[in-house]
Amino acid sequence: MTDYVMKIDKSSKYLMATLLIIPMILMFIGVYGGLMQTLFRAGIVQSDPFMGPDYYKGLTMHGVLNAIVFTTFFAVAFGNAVIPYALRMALNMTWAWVSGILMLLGSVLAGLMIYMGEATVLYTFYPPLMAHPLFYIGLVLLVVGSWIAFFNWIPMYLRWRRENSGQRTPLSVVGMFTTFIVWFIATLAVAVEILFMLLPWSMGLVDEINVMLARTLFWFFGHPLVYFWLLPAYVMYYSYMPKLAGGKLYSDMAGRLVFMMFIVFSIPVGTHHQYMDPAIGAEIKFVHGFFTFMVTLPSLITAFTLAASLEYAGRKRGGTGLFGWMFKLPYFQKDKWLFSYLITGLIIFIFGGISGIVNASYQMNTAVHNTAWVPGHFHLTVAGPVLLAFMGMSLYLLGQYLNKEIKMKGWSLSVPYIWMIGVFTFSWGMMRGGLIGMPRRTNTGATYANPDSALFQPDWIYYIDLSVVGGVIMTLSILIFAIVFFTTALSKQREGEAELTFPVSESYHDEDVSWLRNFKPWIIAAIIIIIIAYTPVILDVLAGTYGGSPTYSPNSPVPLR
Ligand code: HAS
Repeated sequence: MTDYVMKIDKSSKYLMATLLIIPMILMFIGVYGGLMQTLFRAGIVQSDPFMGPDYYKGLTMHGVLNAIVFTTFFAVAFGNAVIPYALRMALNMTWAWVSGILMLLGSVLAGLMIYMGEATVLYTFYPPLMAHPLFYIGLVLLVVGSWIAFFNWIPMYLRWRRENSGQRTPLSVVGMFTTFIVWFIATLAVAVEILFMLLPWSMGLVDEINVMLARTLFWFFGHPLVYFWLLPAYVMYYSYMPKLAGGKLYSDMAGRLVFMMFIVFSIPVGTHHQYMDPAIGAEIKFVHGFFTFMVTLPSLITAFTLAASLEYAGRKRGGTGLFGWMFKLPYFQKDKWLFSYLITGLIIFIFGGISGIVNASYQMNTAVHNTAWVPGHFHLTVAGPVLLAFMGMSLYLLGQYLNKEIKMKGWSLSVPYIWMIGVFTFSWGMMRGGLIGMPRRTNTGATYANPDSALFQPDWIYYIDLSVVGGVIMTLSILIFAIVFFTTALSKQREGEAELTFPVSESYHDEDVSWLRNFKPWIIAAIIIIIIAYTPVILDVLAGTYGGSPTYSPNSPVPLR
């Protein structure tokens, strides 16, 4: 079956160039910030030439640009490509531009505030760390822009359903809608936190803030945020990877079930980030722990479904025996370069998932919480499957929308493998260091390697050095990617009109299941479970915290107000 080809008009081309190239530049700046963090910790540098000596400032830039700005832009850009393509409909470009411009304005505002030292609050912006109001306004604009993109797709979807009654919605569209349903529900909580708590407080309209309530609203958003990052990668794994591997998706139904399960279980789990927080009762923490294990199920189903899909492809390519098929997959095939970005991410995610399950287990969480183990875990998730899939697809879309041949394919192919070596080394160092008590996010002195520092621990040195080696390898991989990306972007256009096509997989088991056709029952189930899981948490927090906290700055010995 040949893939459908969609013509690309000028407006879409410029919009997508904006949505792909600017956040990519911001991502590169963020990665530079990441390298600086490891060098700071190892005592190799004492001051970042661009961000100065403040560890938290560089860490804020790293977290906000990489984890919030780049990911949100990519999800919107990918949705703007996938949804019109799969539904065979034109996107409303006016709203698509409005969404893009708002996101851009918001990101620049937030980034500037961080650069000026007015928002040294890390990506979690926990009070009592306070940022300039423009930082919060920047975040609001970014989120509102992403909502507009989502609202722009809804009429297309409804029209498609009317015109194609009885047909199954394309799986990629189910995946992208799941991504944004989860995002929309999750961002409602952070909107309340910013608009009713952080903004009035940073504008000086109120003096104090309820820190626990703000943290709780943040984590209502913060955990589903990780699935907002992960789900576009899942869309690529389910819809495109089996075909790139030379096979078929093992089960279409499994894909649909997985997406619906994410709607239900992504949100009522946020308290697993607050297991060690006071004010929230143990019983309700147990409930969130239970739902956390439920949200591992769609990923476990994914592991088996994708393994079966890859096995099918490997056997079709001549693989025999129990494991022979694994060696037949197109790991290093230049014309399938996108496959290498997806498979490496999946391999990394095996360990990201295992470490997530460790975190989710209350007793084990007591050993790893607030240690370097946690950044070890999340670099195996957001900086594994998510980053690699987003980079690969950004390059793919850049080629399609700008009508350019992908340049330096061999080098491009090396990027995910070098990254995988780097991220494994980095995370191994962080996680092992974390297990012997190396903390995360400490600001005082920043380095753990200076014998004069209060934080000096000789046992940690080996693991800090490992994280530096990993960080340098990861940076090398990103440098190669940046060269490939910009060489492609600046190369000559191909002959003819720009066209978009995706390698959409057929399904091996293609059963149509009526209860997976509609989002509505799953959204209702999600709302009911959220109410059950969060009402006791909010009541506990309100009953257990009195008054509020004044502002605190890590760089100022006295409270700011
Ligand atoms: Fe997490 C902390 C629990 C997944 C990101 N997580 C974080 C933080 C981030 C993050 C950023 O319970 C730090 C937040 C902060 O700043 O404080 N996480 C989990 C659990 C999962 C999980 C249970 N996390 C993610 C994903 C992320 C992410 C995905 C980003 C995208 N996480 C936690 C907890 C904490 C936490 C606690 C708080 C820790 C603390 O104390 O502060 C699960 O969703 C994981 C399920 C995944 C699996 C893996 C399935 C494997 C697959 C690969 C198959 C491979 C194949 C390849 C087929 C069960 C799908 C075959 C290979 C061939 C060669 C053929």
